[in-house]
Amino acid sequence: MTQDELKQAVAQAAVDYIAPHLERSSIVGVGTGSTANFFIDCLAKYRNDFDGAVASSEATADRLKQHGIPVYDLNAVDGIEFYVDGADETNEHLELIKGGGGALTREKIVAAVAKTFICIADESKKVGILGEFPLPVEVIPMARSHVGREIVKLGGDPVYRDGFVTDNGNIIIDIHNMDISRPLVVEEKLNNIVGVVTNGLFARRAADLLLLGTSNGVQSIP
Ligand code: ABF
Repeated sequence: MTQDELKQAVAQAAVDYIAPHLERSSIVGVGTGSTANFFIDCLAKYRNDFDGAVASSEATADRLKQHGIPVYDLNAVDGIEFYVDGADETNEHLELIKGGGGALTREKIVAAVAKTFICIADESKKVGILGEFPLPVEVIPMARSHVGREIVKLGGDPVYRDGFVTDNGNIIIDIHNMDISRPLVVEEKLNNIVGVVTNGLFARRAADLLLLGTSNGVQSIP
């Protein structure tokens, strides 16, 4: 199977998982990226079975609206039943690196609010130890150099994502070569650097369910 076919399969599996639980008042949190895009396209068939969605990025909001799915501001909804999103890496504990597309802060907020966070990914995303994929950190622009120096002290190699501005008007620093054998510890240390808005480690709020696309079918973990 191609990578796109694996993404399509996990997107469909996520819709199959949530569809029986949807009510007319349900709000679905929807993530960003190519796997999430497949999910949006599958979800569109059920658009009359739930109220609407909260989007983790402007790009996702646009795609949802193109399908006729109402998009709400997070502050306008009472809660989110499910949040479905891709990832850049996942380990066996469903701790994730996210934010390769730069939407990590909104993704983390939606994940924090959602009752159930379902990660959808093809098998290339499953790793033993997180960190081969550069870890994105969203930073207030004036703190860029300070945050970079603090990252070096933590043992990482900071790389400024030149020319990229987040949906929140901030910058991204990607951390290479960081030891992330203890994701919870690294997540907290990075969050404690002044000027960091958020980082792409989802360990404190890991996924509840991973739907992993493999050539032998979709694995449901745990
Ligand atoms: C989002 O999309 C991000 O957190 C992650 O960076 C990315 C994964 O993209 P794709 O599904 O295209 O691999 O979920």
